Amino acid sequence: MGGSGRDSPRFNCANDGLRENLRRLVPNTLPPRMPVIFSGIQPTGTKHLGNYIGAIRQYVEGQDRGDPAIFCIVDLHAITNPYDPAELRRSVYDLTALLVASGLDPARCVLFRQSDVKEHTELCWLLASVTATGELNRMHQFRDKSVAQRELVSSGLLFYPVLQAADVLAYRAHEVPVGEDQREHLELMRDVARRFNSRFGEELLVVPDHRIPVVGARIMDLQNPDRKMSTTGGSEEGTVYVLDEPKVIEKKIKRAVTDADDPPRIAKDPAKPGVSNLIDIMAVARGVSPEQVVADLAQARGYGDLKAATAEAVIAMLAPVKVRYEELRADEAALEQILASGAEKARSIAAQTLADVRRVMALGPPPS
Ligand code: AQP
Repeated sequence: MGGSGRDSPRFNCANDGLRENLRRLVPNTLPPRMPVIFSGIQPTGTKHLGNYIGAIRQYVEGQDRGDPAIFCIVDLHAITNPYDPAELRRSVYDLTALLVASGLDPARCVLFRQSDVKEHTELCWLLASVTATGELNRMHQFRDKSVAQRELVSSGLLFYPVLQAADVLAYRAHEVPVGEDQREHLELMRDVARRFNSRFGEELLVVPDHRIPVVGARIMDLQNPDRKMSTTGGSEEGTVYVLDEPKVIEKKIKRAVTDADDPPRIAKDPAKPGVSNLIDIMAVARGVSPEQVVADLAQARGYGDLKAATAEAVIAMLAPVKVRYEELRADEAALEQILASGAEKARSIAAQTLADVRRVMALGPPPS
């Protein structure tokens, strides 16, 4: 993704409007600043087109805008669902290789594994003191996933948003690039930060903004376009994986569910979720607006043309990532080195926040 500023129309940032209005009313009081950017991504499953468009592309865009831009492979979140320990270790390397193959440069951002920085779990516990269980019980993700965990609903699943709040707040991040599905967790984290500051009488934690792409914030399952493309809840045929072979991508997109409109109509319309989804996917893959995609397909003979063009654009976007991934994944020692050096940088930032948090909460010996 090419570089873009905080004013990029491709993203919605919660407080951007407010900040811009203030800047206009009182010039020079709020100079443009480089935001601290933070986001986490789970090392589970194989990453799909939704993860790539909603999250990973935003990370790559953010790495030169952030000071610093921090990206975390959240293995502690991954253990809130049933998992195989050996597979988790492999998946962390898979994801590290995928992120670097997608364009993250460890020299221009901080890339690390969550469990290497113990400040995350400590801050999680400390933030629990200002988080209501009722709020956690109401989270959609908890409600959906706890239904799926039939044998044991882990308390980690309930606590997931508190750990997520700790991930972000430990770095005093201003911006959190995520897909639309994380909006509710981001709102909770903002409430937790405000409540903590008010309870302990200092503006110590930064209330972060979410950064959600204007196009592609919610990529839908190709077979069930009323549901988001998802690692655990989606259909295999309706989920395009970043590392799928081109032939597989083509097959999945060509079989995408559209609608029975006669004559077929290529348009963005809430009543046409399948067609709208393909338009969004193609827009992102080609780097143009959905309106442009619709205009380009004005002469199309039907949905077959839309699907063929979408498949071609997605294959062109993902093919270089796959090639680079294969090279990087072969060298686990190099991947481990990237994570270790990222963890060192992350720790040095998070430790400062934790020292402040412990001080205001009166934990440990009094400051000298
Ligand atoms: N369908 C999607 N469209 C746009 N963005 C999406 N994200 C997830 N699905 C879509 C964004 O991807 C980032 C990583 O999410 P994660 O760490 O939760 O990884 P995951 O488990 O692979 O995510 P899924 O697919 O959402 O898994 P399920 O549904 O099983 O929990 C986040 O920024 C997310 O918004």
